[in-house]
Amino acid sequence: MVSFSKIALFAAVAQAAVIPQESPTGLKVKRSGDQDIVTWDKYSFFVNGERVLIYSGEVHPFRNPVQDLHLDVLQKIKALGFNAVSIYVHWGVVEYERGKFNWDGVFNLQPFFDAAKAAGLWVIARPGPYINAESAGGGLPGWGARVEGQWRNSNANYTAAWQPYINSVGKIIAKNQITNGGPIIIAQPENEYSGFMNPDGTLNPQEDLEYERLLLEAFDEAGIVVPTVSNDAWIGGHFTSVDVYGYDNYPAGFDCANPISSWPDPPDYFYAAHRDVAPNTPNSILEYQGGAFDPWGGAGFEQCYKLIGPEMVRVYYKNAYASATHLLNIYMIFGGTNWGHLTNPGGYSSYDYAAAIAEDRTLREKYYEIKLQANFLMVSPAYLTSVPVNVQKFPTSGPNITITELWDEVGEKQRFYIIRQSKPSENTNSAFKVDIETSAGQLTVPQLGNAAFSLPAHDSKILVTDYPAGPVDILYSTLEILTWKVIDGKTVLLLYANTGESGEISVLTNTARKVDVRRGKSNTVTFKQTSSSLTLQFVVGHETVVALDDDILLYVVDRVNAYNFWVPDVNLKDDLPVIIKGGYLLRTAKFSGNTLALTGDTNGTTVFEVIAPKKAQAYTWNGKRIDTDLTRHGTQEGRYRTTTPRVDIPDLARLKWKYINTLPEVSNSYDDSNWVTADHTSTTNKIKPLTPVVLYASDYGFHSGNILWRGHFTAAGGESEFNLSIQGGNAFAYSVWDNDKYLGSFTGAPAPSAHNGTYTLSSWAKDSNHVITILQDHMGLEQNWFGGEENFKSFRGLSDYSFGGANPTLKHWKLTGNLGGEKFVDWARGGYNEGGLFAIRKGYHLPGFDDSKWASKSPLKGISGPGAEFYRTTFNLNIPDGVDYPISIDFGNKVKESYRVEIYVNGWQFGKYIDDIGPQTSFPIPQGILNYKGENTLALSLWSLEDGGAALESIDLVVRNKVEGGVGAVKNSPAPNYTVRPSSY
Ligand code: IPT
Repeated sequence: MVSFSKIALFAAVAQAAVIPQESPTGLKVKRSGDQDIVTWDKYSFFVNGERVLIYSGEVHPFRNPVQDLHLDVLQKIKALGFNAVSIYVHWGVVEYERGKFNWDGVFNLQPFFDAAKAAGLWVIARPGPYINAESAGGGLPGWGARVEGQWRNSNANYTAAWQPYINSVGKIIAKNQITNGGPIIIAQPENEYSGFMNPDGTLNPQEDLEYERLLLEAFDEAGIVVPTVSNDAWIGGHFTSVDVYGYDNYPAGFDCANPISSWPDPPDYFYAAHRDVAPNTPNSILEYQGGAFDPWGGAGFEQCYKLIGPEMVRVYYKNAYASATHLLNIYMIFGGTNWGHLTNPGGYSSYDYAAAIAEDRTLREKYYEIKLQANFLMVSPAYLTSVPVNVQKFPTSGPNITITELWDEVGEKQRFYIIRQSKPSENTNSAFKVDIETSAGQLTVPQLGNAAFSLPAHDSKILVTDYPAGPVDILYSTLEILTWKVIDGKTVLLLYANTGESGEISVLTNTARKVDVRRGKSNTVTFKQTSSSLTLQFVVGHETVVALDDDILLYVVDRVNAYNFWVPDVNLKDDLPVIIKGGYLLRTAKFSGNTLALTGDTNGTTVFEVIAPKKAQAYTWNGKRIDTDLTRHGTQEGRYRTTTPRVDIPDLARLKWKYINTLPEVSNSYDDSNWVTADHTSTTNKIKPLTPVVLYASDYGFHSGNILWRGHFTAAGGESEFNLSIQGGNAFAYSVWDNDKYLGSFTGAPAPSAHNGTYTLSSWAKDSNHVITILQDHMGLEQNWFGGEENFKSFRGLSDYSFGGANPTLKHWKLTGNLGGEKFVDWARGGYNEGGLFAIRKGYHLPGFDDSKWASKSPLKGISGPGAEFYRTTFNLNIPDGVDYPISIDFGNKVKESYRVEIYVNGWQFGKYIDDIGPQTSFPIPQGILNYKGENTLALSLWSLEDGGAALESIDLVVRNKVEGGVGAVKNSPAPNYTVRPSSY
């Protein structure tokens, strides 16, 4: 396990640290002369000379094999107010066979970069070589198992392995850099290069500086000129030779089974610790917790969402701002799917991650909470030069409240107070007064009446002082700022709090102003005018709109209503001075002449409110005109009725299903002469087997799906027992046969990755021929978190076997995984997509295969004993354009039985279902994998591990959500049809 003892160390350092208050340094240009578009100083990055907060979300293109859906996700990220997306690239996927790169079709990164550019997002490119990411091998390729020695250090064998990949991906990154008109602004070599091992597996305190040098050199040679960053697993000072040192943090932990109550206290030492390690670069968090991973048998992502939901975002994201984080990347903002065996054994098919954008691309409440925060920061430029000046020390009248004060040390005026429960896991609501520093001296707020500042349990708020909103000087606000814009000379200011709370804003003004409540109840507003300020207090309800003379418009709304506001352009340049209320999602806004054209998604009836300059004379939504009326406060309001047509979804239970036995191997006549012979007598693997020949799948090029082993023996006579030591990864299972006789199975459990089994033989007759057939799961290549580790080489197969009673003579062992192994046959769907079952080797999972000669049987009828069957059916979908209806395949799971299913949709492996382990029972299949306009082929393998057999309880296609709008036409991913596989067996 990862040692986090350094965290404690840094907490101690932080306590003792004196916070430096130096004046800002000048801009730093990387490798001077390379480029001057992306630069930085000790506070923040600059792009084209402009100081920017980089607020980014992590997405993995390899987890979404539908190119046209990238734009959907990226527009959703842009609509948060973010300006960047961060990606990993998975080496093992694109170089499945050593030396042969697959950047084609769904593996082509260009459509992703183009979509990022179209959405208006910058890209942080993180190609590894190592990524972790709960992915197969953590990104390392399967063939690496045969490359001798340590990985993720300067071992020459490893260097020779990764250099071609970094060269190949590096050129693609270089081409798409901002310096070449592309979206990439930052590149990260390696990932979490923070823990290190010696060859003997003991911990090594030293990182391999030569490896880091080689990586940076390779980035250089590929033409990467944008700044490089690192992602240390904690602020441990590793890999500081990059341009901008960065780190990651998962502050709420991963205990999905115990949401909120398990939250650790938020850390307060990050800023000081960062300054100790990298004083001249912005405080950069390359991964900040956007959700959680979940293992086989885990709590499930809906439960993880309770741990990492909107409350977590309020408490911990604001805590990240309290340490003046000026590059913040949320891992994950959209997780996607571990289709095609892409997961490591620690995860299952869904990589939903309980992220703000769910696996089916729907938006969770957390999305809207993040939107509030990102919008605020984007209109608060002083945040970028603010640093914490009082950490956990600020006096407060409230019990158990922690306040961090940020001070803009460049502007020397503004302050941000980040206020939270000291123990946010506890169920305490607080109401208190806050002492703040302002240009008008120290104040205790709220000031009017006996009001208090409320802070509910699991919440955090940001209070600002001396905050300019365009021409308006806000002395302070206990209401949180959503955004502000100057529109036709009028300042529109959006403020929010929880329903029923009181909130106060004080505006500097030396003229008496008319306070006119234009919407909402006037008795919820009180105010006090002095010679220098106007202070207003609100009891926050759904919506109150107040005009202060004609030049200031205040919207005070409760949080849920605040979610409804969209700011299509968060930049302060006022290129598009527009705020829109309403809609499930606002994708784009632009003027064409005097028409403000909006696009996005709606559900239900939507009342749009358009806060726009007078120039806007007409409004369209997805091209349709919206009729609007003038409101009392000068904005336009119009109603839009969503149309989400009914669609016919086929009932899978009623379809005609065809099937075959997919384990012909356990018949006595089966001929495996075309299989690979396991004839290696040595292995580079550190774990040396006790078997006469090496029985590790990766040694023969098989890295995913099911693996089959066949040991051919001549009996000595009297063999009565077969024992084996077998490994497949967490939650794996296996079944064993002696010729056509079933010996038994290990049905698996969430944790065990290996098993020692003993199976009784019916005493073998002397000289009789026996084949021991083993069908096993390969649950994915292990990750390799430590530098110098070789964990990803963990074998899949047998490390030992023996017989009891007598010792037969081994003739040979045969094995198979996917057809062709590393020389896989399906270039379009990639090497990981297929496993070793007979039907898959033959290509029967592919569309267009003629199954008319197969017998009819439904998977609901199932298989009568142990073994494996393969089922096929086809159905049509006809889902109209202009809507987004994500669909999943759901399994009934009332009774838990020992069987496993792999789902193939139009040839794409899109799920592995384990009925008795779970937790996943619902498998989203994206549009583009599912053909929404025509025929679909659904194929299932059903592996029964029980004497009594197995049948699906139910299987359904479920429309999970209905919105009108969507990203537009979605082209189907290439799904090449079945063709005869001449070399198949
Ligand atoms: C860290 C990794 O950088 C990332 O790839 C992913 O694995 C993530 O966290 C967890 O989902 S690992 C860190 C939590 C030790």
